[in-house]
Amino acid sequence: MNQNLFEIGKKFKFEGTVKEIRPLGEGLINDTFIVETEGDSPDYILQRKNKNIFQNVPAMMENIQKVTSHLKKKIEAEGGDPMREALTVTQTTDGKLYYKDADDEYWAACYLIPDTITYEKADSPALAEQGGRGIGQFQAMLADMKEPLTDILPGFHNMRFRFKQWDEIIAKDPVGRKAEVKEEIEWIESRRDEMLNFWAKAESGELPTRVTHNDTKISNILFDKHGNVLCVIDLDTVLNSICLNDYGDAIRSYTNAGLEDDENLDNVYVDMKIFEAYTKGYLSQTAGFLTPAEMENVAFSAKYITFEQVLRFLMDYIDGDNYYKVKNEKHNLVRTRAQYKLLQSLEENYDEMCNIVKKQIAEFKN
Ligand code: GN1
Ligand code: MG
Repeated sequence: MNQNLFEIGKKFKFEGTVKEIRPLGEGLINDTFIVETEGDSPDYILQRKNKNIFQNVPAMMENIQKVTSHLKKKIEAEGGDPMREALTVTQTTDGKLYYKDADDEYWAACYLIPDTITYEKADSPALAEQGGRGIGQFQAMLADMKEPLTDILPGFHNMRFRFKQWDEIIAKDPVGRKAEVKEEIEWIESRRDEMLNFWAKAESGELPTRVTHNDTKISNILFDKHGNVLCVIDLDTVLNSICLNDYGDAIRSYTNAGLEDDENLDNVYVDMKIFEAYTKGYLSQTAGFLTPAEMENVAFSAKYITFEQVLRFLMDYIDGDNYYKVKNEKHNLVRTRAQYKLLQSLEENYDEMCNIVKKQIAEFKN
């Protein structure tokens, strides 16, 4: 085992004796490891947080602590198991929520909830419905959380901010890739007003600010063996933002019949059965508190977040791949095209999506 990792592991209050620390998963941002201990002692997740993206890790960890404390109180009150149904941050031996190493890298750890299953794809409507319930419940439990969170990712789902970044990078064209992606740039420009108009509803307060997760893909939910949703994980991006984006981002990831970076665009389209199921799960938990303005914009949020993802991947490509981890030179461009195909499919199905949302809101309101 990497001796350095082992030394990092010693800084945390892990129960038992560490047997092995090995890489886990394929996150696009952080480096994640599983910490396996001897015998019956709990295992843990250890992460090196990406400090280029998360420029205030201490505040990020405070946010996570606030959110998980609130969730745990709710879960306990309802007779649930707070160790299984909410994330538990593991502190360092000196009682901190993170460890900063000699290279100024930030590390954080949490308890690994045993006997859970994660999925990379929503391969059945039943699973998608459970995923929707999971994020819906998460938002519902946090709907009365008054304590503000620190905005550790200013402008994260803010289209005005994204276009500001976009305009700067397009003007700079730092690695000379702009000419090659003229058509793709037009995909963004032709939707600028439509997307800014949606964000204007957040700016005016028509769409309220709530506690939101901001990275609601299926792999960020733990399921139990029976396929029921257990716990929402990866809380790095918990923020005060508009809650529809959590729904929209989930639709972007769950309903895609292909991969986020599929090279075969024929694979990529919206699976409307999955759409209907996720929407049902989500609204079953949220229809009780969403405002009329939020309800009206549920379906649009899926287009909004998918558009944002097209923009972010393309912007990173033009910028020379500084944000997302890439497997090769064209990876961000492949992602851009696949996400654009998905956006087109959402646009084609938009009327039907609106009808499904309307129908289900009416059902859950009764
Ligand atoms: C990033 O690291 P990961 O895979 O959980 C990104 C999300 C994107 C996602 C695309 C902080 O999430 O916003 O939607 O990649 N997270 C951040 O797969 O930028
Ligand atoms: Mg994440």
